[in-house]
Amino acid sequence: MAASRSSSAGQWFSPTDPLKYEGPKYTPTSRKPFGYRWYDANRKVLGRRMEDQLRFAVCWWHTLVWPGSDPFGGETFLRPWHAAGGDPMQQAMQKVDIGFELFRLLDVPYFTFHDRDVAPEGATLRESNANLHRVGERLAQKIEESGVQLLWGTANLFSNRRYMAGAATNPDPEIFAYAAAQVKTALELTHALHGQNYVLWGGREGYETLLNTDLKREWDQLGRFLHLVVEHKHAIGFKGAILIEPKPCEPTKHQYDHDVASVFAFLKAHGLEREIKVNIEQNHAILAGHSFEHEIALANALGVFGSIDMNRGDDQLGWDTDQFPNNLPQMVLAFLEIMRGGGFTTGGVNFDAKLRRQSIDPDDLITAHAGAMDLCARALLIVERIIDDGALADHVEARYAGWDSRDGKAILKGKRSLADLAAQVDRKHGEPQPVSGRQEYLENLINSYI
Ligand SMILES: [Mn+2]
Repeated sequence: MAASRSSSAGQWFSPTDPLKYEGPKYTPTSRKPFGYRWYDANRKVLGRRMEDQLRFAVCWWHTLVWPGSDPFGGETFLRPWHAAGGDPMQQAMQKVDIGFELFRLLDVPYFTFHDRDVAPEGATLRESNANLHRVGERLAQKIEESGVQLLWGTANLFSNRRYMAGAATNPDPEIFAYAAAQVKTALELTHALHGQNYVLWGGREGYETLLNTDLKREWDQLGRFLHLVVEHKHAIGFKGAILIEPKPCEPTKHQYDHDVASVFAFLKAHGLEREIKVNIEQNHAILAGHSFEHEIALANALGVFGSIDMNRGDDQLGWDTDQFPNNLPQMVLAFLEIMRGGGFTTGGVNFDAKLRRQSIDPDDLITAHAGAMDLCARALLIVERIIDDGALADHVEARYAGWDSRDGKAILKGKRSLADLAAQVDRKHGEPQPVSGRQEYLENLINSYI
């Protein structure tokens, strides 16, 4: 993919050449500290090159913006572009150089950003837009030089104080207008940079208490906002997908985009189910009380699957830890559902994941992303074996075979009334015979591929 080029980022990371596929004997303790054991970009898996199946993206915010802070302490990473008293625009340009150097070293095909990650907010919206356009020009140049592309762009409608009571769902229409203006610019920049999707994460689109909230008004405001975004997308000729990222809680107690099912109900209620799809995050799925694979399977079933944010939560913690993915059996089940649905079209695997705050070395960014990419590749190869072998699919098909019979089809086509079915049971006189679901056998079967 990316044409190799010299970097203006200097020698901030220790590797100088892009990581390569090193083969099945590779381990991180071997003489080369960085490489891929499973990720082989050009290898064909289930009909496409691995790079084209996985469509990996590095996210700007956790990778280049987050300084390692938590609610109990500040910055731990001490990145040079965070130096106090520095010129924010110069620091933004430095992030572009370091970001694209990381993409080159990882040999990753895509990245993702929020407007306020890439360029500093100014004193007015006009000033913020000017900043964003200046950095946008630099991004365009880097995209052109490197071949790395934009998977999706988005607008940060949650950090600034003005959005404390929501953006589209704010009680003040002037804030709705401000958010609309911000999305207009971010969508247009995404289009100009040939982004494949535009994501809306409703950071503060929710409420803390119904005592001060008119839920029906807020729900309708959000529907209107999404229509405006879709209308503008068509007006400017943006061909990418518009995606909503479900999340059940955090930052607000109740988010309107709780999970795939509630997002779909929302889209359907506002006539948007053919215009907007979902970007599903592992950690958000878990917080909503679902498995990641459930959310993917449901989105596929409803025709709204778009993209994924690949990360993981912590089994003992009930909040959004955004760790790099590291649980192979869970990843296999997620990729199985993605591939059962036919794989990605405009979407991809975005690592919405951050280092732990003690991982302060620049090279930790390479280690974390490379390990995650490698494990996704390993999961994809396992899924290829599950699909090619066919035993799992055969089992499920056999389980539902009755629905392919004449009687089964007639029920689904609406050709049987309740009375018909009662008469049918009467006629047959027998008790239907329950059949084992064989869950343990199927779990053993999946483990035999891993
Ligand atoms: Mn998250």
